[in-house]
This record gives sequence, structure tokens and C-alpha cells, in this order.
Amino acid sequence: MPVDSFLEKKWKHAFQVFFDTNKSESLEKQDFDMLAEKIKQQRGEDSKAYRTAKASVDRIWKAAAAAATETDIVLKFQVSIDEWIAMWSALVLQAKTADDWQNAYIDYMFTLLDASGDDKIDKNEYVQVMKLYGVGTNEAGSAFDKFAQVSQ
Ligand SMILES: [Ca+2]
Repeated sequence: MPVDSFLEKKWKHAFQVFFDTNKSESLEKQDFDMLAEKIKQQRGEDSKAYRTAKASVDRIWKAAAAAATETDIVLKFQVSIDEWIAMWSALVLQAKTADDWQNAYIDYMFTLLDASGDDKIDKNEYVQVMKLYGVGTNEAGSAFDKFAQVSQ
């Protein structure tokens, strides 16, 4: 059974924007290390965002690496975009409850976005964090407006 193309697009987008930090079109440990480093520079070593990111990123990486084919791990230690999609599809198709790595992903994204730590994400925080990922202010702002409307 094929996965909904909207979902697939969403996972691809997350892969490209949030995880493939070095833009190599595959995930390596380096992507995760670079990401943690960016957050450290922006929020500081003692920040909750950095501590959560470091812990979560490690859990996500381990799950992603486990989902990659054996050859990839042995030869390149990489996770391709297809393997990334397969990892998410498996969850959806099996209708499983969230795995540890998925909870880690949610913790990570939320803590990163909630810069003030008040358990809410406002537009300014969202735009600032998206800038960290190279997403333009206007683009991030209009994306925020769209999903803020949907969730009201
Ligand atoms: Ca990469």
C-alpha cells in the first residue's frame, strides 16, 4: 500500500530542511553533530534547547541508522532519503504507536522552537528558528500563519 503523497512530501521536506545539515542528500552523523553545534552557538551550552537537542538527536540518529540497509551502514554509514521515507512509512503503515525515536523527534522540534520555554510556540520564535535552518523570514512567517489558523 503506497503512503499518502502529502505525507511523503512532508517527510522529504523535514529531511532536507531539518536534518541534512551538510546538504549531502543523505544523513550522516555529521549532520546531527553540526545541527547540535548550531543550536549550541545560538542558545548556549547550558540551554534546555541544546541539552534536549543533543539527547534527541542521538536517539533519532541511532534509529535512522538502524533503518538504513546493512550495506549503507557498513560502506558509508549513511541514511538515504528513501530509507528515511521508509522509516516513517513503516510507522504509518503499521499504525504503530510512536517509537522512541519519534518521541525524541517531537521533543527536539518543540524544545527547539519554544525559545522562551513557556510551552508555546509564537510566530517570532518560529521565524527565528527557521532562519537557523536557512528558511527565509517571509516564508517561515506565512507557514506559521497557515498552521496557526488550522489549529485554532
Ligand atoms: Ca548529510
